[in-house]
Amino acid sequence: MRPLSTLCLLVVLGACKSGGYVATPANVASWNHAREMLDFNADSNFGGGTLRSGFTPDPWGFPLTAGGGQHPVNVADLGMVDAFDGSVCGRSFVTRRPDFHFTFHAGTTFNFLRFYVVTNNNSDATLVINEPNGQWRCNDDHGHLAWGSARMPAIDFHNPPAGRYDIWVGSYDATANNPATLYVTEVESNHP
Ligand SMILES: [Ca+2]
Repeated sequence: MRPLSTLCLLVVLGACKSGGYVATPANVASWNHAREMLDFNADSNFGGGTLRSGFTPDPWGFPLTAGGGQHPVNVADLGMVDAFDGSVCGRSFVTRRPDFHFTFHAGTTFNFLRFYVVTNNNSDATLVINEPNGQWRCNDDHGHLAWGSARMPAIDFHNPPAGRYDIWVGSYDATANNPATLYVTEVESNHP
């Protein structure tokens, strides 16, 4: 849950619609550009799968290496914002191909779904997600004071649409490729 003050500020600015961010044409152009720069249809580096409500275990953990490999892409160069709150998708080094693909089939409903990352050595990780509707989500640090591991990213979805979600786990440090785990959960009390 984002701080109420942030929501109210967005409402005052006229940029708040049903708790979400209203994208500008420039935002949409940057998302389309990202789909050219990041090869979202490529085979994923570390797998993924199909998610159905009630999946077990929850949280479900997927091991990976965070970072951009030998030819990293800096997400900051793509000029994107997060589709939910309009925050800038900043410095984050990822590979061109996704790290994971996850699919929700039509009829699959999630009231709540969270993706989050924990690195083995507490190195600074980031998270970038291409939604099936062409919007992008991103997060560097989760920003919850009550949680641990402040440099870990987390992205929440409420009633996310069916389709394929392409996921990149980035590293803030371009030269670092760090062992980590991507977690998926339907339970809000699960977090970094
Ligand atoms: Ca981070």
